[in-house]
Amino acid sequence: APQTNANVENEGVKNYDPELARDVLAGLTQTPKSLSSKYFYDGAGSKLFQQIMELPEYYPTRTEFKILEEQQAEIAGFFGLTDFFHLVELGAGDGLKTKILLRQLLHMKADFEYVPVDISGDILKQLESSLQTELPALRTESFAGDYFKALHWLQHNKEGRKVVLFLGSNIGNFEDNGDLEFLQEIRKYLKPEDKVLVGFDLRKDPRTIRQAYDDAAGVTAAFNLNLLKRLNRELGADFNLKQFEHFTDYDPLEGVVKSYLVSKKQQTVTFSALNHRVSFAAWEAIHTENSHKYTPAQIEELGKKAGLKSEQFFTDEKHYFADVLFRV
Ligand code: AVI
Repeated sequence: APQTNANVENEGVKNYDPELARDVLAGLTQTPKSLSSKYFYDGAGSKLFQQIMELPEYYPTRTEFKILEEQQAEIAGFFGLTDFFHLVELGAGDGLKTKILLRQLLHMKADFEYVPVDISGDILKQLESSLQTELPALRTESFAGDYFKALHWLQHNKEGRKVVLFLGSNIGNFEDNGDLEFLQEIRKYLKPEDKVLVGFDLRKDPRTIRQAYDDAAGVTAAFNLNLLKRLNRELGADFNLKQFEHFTDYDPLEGVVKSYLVSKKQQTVTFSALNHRVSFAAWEAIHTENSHKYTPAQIEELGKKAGLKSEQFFTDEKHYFADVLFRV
């Protein structure tokens, strides 16, 4: 597969990822303009997301961590520990929360292999080396790639009994019906004895949600803008980061946080590696991310439509977040 080029100079971009190029051009030539949030997670973006997870305003990670910590034995009990299973994690990231479950499973002498999947090869390397030192007894095999490539690989390489983890409200980052379509894809990979644990961010005071995506320290803004930095580096673009700003808002009717990069003036950006120019009107927005928030009824409904039965909701006392265990 073609490698991305880490060269900083625009002129130096000789090899670029054709899939990134195609998606970016498609997104920036349509109206309204959009870029996929899956491209946030280059090396720098993954580091910024780790910083977001530590922010006082960003409640999801902390809340889910507490749910897993306090209910780990009960959750692990639902996995069915008598026979071997693959513990597949989609969007594993730094695995900080998952390590709670991994330790618990090892403690319970479960016979399993951990299969972390992430779009960022950098973060997977970090995860693997931390697992080697912290949990040397753990069997692991990781896969770097987006969810759809991963499911394809899993179907052919990890066929035994499995428990799929999809934590952190990653399910909220799809467009429109993407959450349902993705659960349907997961469903195709499952057999009757398998389970899925999905983390959903729940609806709550809209101000609490809005603040989580617009923190005072500006880390989320840097995370969003890093996408343009990535395009400068990898596609030879010349985005001036001072001329775009992070904007985000939560619509409590739709239950979606939408994030944008807004062009502060009329300007043209050149992609030297692609021989392409993109014009922006003053205050034109690029949509960069959706973060859906769910009601318990929506979660049930979503599961039902995907052919999954919810077995158990694990939630916190404020009902900010839910890890939902589904079976086929
Ligand atoms: C990865 N994902 C679940 C995060 C979210 O909350 O939607 C990404 C994020 N974007 C801005 N802050 C965090």
